[in-house]
Amino acid sequence: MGSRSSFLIVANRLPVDRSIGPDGTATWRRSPGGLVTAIAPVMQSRDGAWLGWHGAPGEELEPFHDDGMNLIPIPLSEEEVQLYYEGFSNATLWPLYHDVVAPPVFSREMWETYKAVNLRFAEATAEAAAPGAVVWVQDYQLQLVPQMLRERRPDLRIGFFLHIPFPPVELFWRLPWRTELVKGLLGADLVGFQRPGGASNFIRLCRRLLGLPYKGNEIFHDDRVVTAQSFPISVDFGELDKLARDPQIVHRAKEIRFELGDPEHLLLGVDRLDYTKGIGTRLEAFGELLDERQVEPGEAVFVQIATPSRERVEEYRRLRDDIELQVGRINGMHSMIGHQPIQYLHQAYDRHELAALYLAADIMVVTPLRDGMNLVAKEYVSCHHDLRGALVLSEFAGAADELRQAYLVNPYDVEGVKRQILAAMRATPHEVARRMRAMRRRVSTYDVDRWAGEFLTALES
Ligand code: ADQ
Repeated sequence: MGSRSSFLIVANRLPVDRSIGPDGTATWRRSPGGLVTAIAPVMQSRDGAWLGWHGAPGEELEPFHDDGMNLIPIPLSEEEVQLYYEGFSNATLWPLYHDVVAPPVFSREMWETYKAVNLRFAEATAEAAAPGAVVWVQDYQLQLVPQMLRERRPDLRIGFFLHIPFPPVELFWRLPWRTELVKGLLGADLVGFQRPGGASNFIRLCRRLLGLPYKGNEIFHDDRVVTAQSFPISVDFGELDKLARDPQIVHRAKEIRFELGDPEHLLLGVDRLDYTKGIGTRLEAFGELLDERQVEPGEAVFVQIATPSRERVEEYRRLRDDIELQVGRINGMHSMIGHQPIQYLHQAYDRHELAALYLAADIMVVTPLRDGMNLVAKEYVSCHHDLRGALVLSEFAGAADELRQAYLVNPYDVEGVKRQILAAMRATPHEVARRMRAMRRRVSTYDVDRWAGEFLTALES
């Protein structure tokens, strides 16, 4: 590649995964997951560079070109993967920023590695950026990069977007390295959050922790203005809508229902297997509905797809055992020959099969205890051109700000979740269509292009 780029994305991971063919040759494939799905189209249209780890510990790779993008791999050693990624990112920041739904680990060794890796990303970016380039740093793994980059390249326009919630001051305060992290973020010109609440938490924190003056959403720091603003991320509505209208997908959706024994109600959950997603809550609610015979045996099937995730982090291993035990219990109690009320699949699915599942499902159950946005909810809405399909959605997901016509629930209130699942089951087709139409209007107008466009316009203005 050699030449410097005027538009750069900096993220923990490159947007591609390597797959090895039967003859041993390696190819790169676009990886699944929220962030990649959201940004790849923007990257391709602007011929920029993307810096990130390529997924293989200990391996150094030269920059390469794939899927219409210039990719700059940042190496991570096995130990750095443990301490920076699995450690500080996913065992400290992830639970802390998600309302401490699991206890965060505070380790000085993890913090030191987090700093060292952030520095490596910042140095590589400083190297790859053309004069005056626009740099967009992504997510909680790289919160120190904006400041480190500004020190090296004050000419750059630096944006940061946090994909997960930004916690209230009282929770953030626990972090032994709270000042360094906040200063890291303040290196950006624009700090983006999913919800307005995240932006106001951040502004309040800057005032309380550093005594910084602010006006509206502008924070005054080091003779600069840092803007903190919400930009709710979205999905590629057009693409999903088109996919779900494909006759093959429509056929597959019918086939799925048939294979499940044509239940009256097909309920669906699709998540990374993560303790923030509230998978246990929704299974508990469904199990009790069966126990109480509010749902008759054979009347409903719950399909729960749980993508394996972060399997080397202790908390995630425990979660997997808990969920499998819970599924086993409910199925043990309520299965009949040829019918299991819960179909649990601990697998990743390809986009076509996922679209068919969304289309097949009568009720999508999304019950995170805390979630930055939740793209699954928006994907489900995007696929239901038939206006069938109800969404049960946690108030604690960012998506709840926009999808007001969902059956909203407090995931800590099992009775409330049961009530809303039943309401969705008993709703008339007319009512379901009314709600779905309104939600589709929202997602189709505020899609992922609009999200990226609004962020970049704000950053470049
Ligand atoms: P995630 O926590 O990963 O994202 P989410 O927003 O739901 O959560 O995105 C998950 C993505 O992975 C979706 O595109 C979904 O289709 C896909 N996926 C999930 N299960 C799958 C499976 N079994 N097979 C294949 N694909 C699967 C983080 C934040 C979110 C935020 C996003 C984007 O936690 O709150 O919405 O980033 O900012």
